[in-house]
Amino acid sequence: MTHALIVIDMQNDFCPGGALAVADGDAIVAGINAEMARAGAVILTQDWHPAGHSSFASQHQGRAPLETVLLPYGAQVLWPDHCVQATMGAQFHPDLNTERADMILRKGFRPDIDSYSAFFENDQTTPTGLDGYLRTRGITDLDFVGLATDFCVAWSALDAARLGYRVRVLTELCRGIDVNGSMARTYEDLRAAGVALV
Ligand code: VGL
Ligand code: ZN
Repeated sequence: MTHALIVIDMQNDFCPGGALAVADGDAIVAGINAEMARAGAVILTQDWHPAGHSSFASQHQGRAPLETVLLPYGAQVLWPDHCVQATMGAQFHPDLNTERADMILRKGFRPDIDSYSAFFENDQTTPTGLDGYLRTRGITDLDFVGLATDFCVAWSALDAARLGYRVRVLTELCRGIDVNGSMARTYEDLRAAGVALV
């Protein structure tokens, strides 16, 4: 088995009613379940922040969500408090078939650094360990689905392409946030990196 489906951050806080809701984020759950049923290996990621995480606007005086600040590792978009460890918002969408997952990868757990990508934290050097996991299983081909297209899905797919995997993003099984034209830029960046948009 050389193929894996990677399901990014299908959590309550990214679905309607959640702290960082992506429009129609829940509309892709049934399709993702169907895709998981067909897939070889299945990996779920789970955004998993300690309370008071440095990516939360609430931790930056006078700053609002969606503003950008400069942190020691570079530019960081600020978010509402979301996916706080062990809260309902951090749980997977209740209809997601999590039983199908071979592995659940948590990310964003270090207080001082965010982690959009499933491979590297936002300093783009601290590894999550996923690359080693996939390589040791002999997996070479990756399909990405989930939330949000223009942040965690895109950063994960771009890192995967850079690491040498054959990468596809199943766009109909993703939904985006779209901050300042980020969706259009994301599609350009993915295409330029050789990622197939399916
Ligand atoms: C995400 C912003 C902050 C995502 C996670 O899953 O795309 N976006 N944390
Ligand atoms: Zn987050």
